Amino acid sequence: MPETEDNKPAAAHNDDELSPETRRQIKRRNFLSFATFFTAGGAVYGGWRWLYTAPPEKPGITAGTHKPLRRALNKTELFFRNFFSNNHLVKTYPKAMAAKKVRVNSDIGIEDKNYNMAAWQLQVVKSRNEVLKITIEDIKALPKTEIIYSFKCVEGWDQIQHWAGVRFSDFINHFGLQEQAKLSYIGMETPNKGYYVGLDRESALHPQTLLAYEMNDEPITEVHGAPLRLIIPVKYGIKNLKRIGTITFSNTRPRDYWARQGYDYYSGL
Ligand SMILES: Nc1nc2c(c(=O)[nH]1)N[C@H]1C(S)=C(S)[C@@H](COP(=O)(O)O)O[C@H]1N2
Ligand SMILES: [Mo]
Repeated sequence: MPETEDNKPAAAHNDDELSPETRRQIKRRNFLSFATFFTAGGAVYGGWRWLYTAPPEKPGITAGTHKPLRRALNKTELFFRNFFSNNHLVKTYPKAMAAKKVRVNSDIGIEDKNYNMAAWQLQVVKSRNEVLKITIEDIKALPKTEIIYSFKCVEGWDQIQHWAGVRFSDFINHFGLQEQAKLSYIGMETPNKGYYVGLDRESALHPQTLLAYEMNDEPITEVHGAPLRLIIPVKYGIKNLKRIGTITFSNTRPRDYWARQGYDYYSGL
């Protein structure tokens, strides 16, 4: 009778036929895979417990997360900052693609409907005892730069928008702030100090970063941050402070409204 699948001798599949050596090997492998499974599982659980019970950060510039997570965030920041280059530009679009109905997100620090816009002046803290006071006319007299790009909010929306104003780096040079701008950070706050952001100097000096006073070729409206707001395309919306009141320079991180609630301080794109 010819050999088929059905009548093949079963011997090769019969455990009884395995040599003692093969049996030992199978036992050993079974043991190893279970041991690996439980050890790895234990490590994952241990790691999670470690993270979960790790002390939270001290409230301050940043807060709201466990310390190891912040260390990871800071490492991520360093990684991305190494890649950051002022020659790398954010993608821009033709003017016709800019939204006519520009989204309004939040109004922290600019809620006051009776704000005296005419009295507005930008205060630039040069040193402990020197504060520059700059009017909107002074700023409009500088070369105007426009940008049409995709504005991105961490809350999950983005929109192609058209802004114009003075390049922050042009502003620095015009007002003789080159020395101050060598410090690592720039802080910006609303006139009432209700909203504030901290920026690393490289991002602030990026050629697409603007102190903007126009949106869609018109003066910026109150809800969008009149008379002057920050447009910093290399960052998420949270850093794009509306209605700038003061600008400061420092080597330590300036306070940052959303970083205090646990958001990433760098918030780069
Ligand atoms: N003063 C101030 N600036 C602010 C905010 C704010 O609440 N107050 N919100 C930020 C956030 S989260 C975003 S997404 C943008 C939104 O700008 P828009 O309202 O012009 O769209 O402004 C940023 N600047
Ligand atoms: Mo946002």
